[in-house]
Amino acid sequence: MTRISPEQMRSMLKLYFIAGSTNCFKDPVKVLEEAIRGGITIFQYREKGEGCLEKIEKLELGKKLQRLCQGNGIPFIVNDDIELALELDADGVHIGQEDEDTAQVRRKIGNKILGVSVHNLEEAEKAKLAGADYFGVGPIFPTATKKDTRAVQGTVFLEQLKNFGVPIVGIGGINADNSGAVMAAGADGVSVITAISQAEDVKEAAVRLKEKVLRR
Ligand code: 3NM
Repeated sequence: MTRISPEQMRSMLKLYFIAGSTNCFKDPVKVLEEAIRGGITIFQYREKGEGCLEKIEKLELGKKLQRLCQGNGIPFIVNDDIELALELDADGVHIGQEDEDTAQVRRKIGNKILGVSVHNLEEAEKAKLAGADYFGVGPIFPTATKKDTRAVQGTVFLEQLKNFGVPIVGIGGINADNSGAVMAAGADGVSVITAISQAEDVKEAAVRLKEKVLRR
């Protein structure tokens, strides 16, 4: 496997769905199934928060979600847990600034996709040099999903990253109504948890978001 090209990465990032068991009102496998039918382009398994699954249960749910992604040609990314990503042979990992050193993660995962959360130009420069395939930028809008986020930054930093040469996805409080502003500021795609995982009609929520991000 060779490193993903920025062009391929950009098209994958269009509608990035992130979820784990604690984000879903119903079976996460059903939620992912519907989200895929609605047109998501990449999925991240993020098993976090109060009551989240651990060890074997985390692994087993990961296997089910990965199988679903594989059957539908959707890249499967694991949040933070490099060992789990390697054990599952996932397509990639996403790490934050509080996680393992980016260059070290790149060495461990070889050419798998590597996403890194960045909040300023210095972090972006370092992550680029260390081998990030894309940046996660947020929180763009207020979010109740992640408690330990940085300050809400709006779309200003997205604009600053426009000519950086690394694909970018916005995150945090994004929904069908505000996704246009994220794309207009220069993001290649939007990543969402709540807007899809807790929608009454999951498939329809993904369809609506997809229409918005493709309309740019
Ligand atoms: N990371 P929702 S915000 C996982 O700012 C995550 O880095 C963020 O969930 C960051 O779409 C966030 O429900 C939560 O707002 C996104």
